[in-house]
Amino acid sequence: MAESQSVIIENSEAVRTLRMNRPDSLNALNNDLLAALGKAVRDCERDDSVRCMVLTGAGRGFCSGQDLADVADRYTSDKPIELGSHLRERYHPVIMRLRTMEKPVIAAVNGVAAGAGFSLALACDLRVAGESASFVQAFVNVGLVPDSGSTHVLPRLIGVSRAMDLTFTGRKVKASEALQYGLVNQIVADSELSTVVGELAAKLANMPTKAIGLTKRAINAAWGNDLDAQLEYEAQLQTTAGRSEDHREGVTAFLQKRSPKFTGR
Ligand code: T3D
Repeated sequence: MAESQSVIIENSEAVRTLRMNRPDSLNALNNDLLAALGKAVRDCERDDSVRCMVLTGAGRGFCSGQDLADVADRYTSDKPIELGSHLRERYHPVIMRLRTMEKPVIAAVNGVAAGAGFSLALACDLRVAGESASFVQAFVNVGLVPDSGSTHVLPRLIGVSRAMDLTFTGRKVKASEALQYGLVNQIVADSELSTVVGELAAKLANMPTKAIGLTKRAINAAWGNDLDAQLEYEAQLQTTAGRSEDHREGVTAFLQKRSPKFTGR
């Protein structure tokens, strides 16, 4: 069977970029794109030679969420609409992998991120936005609840009050407002986005990947832990990090007054 072109995969040394590729619909998520994205994210997670992943979109959009044209049939019959299983089967594995893969994941937000496309950007660890990027919690505009992790990440990232505003109104947030909210880490000129993200990704890919992966675990766990539990978890993770080759290399390089060469092991 021919390989799907819905996601374009580019490798540059230890950085893998996944580009959602349905530009005519601003990269709306139909089943083909969701399947291709699921496989590409899983491959990234499992491939130790990949030490940083970038998610971006082709054309003028990042991702417009569920492809509403693709599911138009649902709305022309009297059959009850059942959305839960669609989410569980096709969206949740992608979101879980982005949140838990033990390597840094950057969203290069090149345009509008709407609905589950906004959730995908939130599931990444860092967000760098082009100046024409925007964010829309579009779910309410079609009578739905924010899904794919938006209700989990958004209030933690920008606060409950702002999260309520964005999810209740479904209004479009421009890149400048997103930066002010801490929703994105950085805004750059559209023409600079791939260069800036490429440089950041290359830098992260040369860092101690294991330590970054464990840090991600710690920060994810902190959302549900009290201080006692988190201190204990940090101690356990530090035991693992302390045994890594990169820890030995980092300290040795410091003492020898040279730059460390991290391998991710
Ligand atoms: O299974 C389930 O349903 C459960 C899962 C739910 C998860 C969700 O994501 S629900 C939310 C789904 N997404 C939306 O509701 C967003 C719909 N799109 C928009 O609100 C707007 O298009 C945008 C705010 C994203 C962008 O606006 P704008 O003015 O920049 O562009 P546009 O002209 O509206 O769109 C450009 C084209 O993309 C247009 O096609 P055309 O007219 O040129 O042939 C438009 O129809 C298409 N498009 C945009 N979003 C979608 C889409 N086509 C299909 N599905 C879309 N989500």
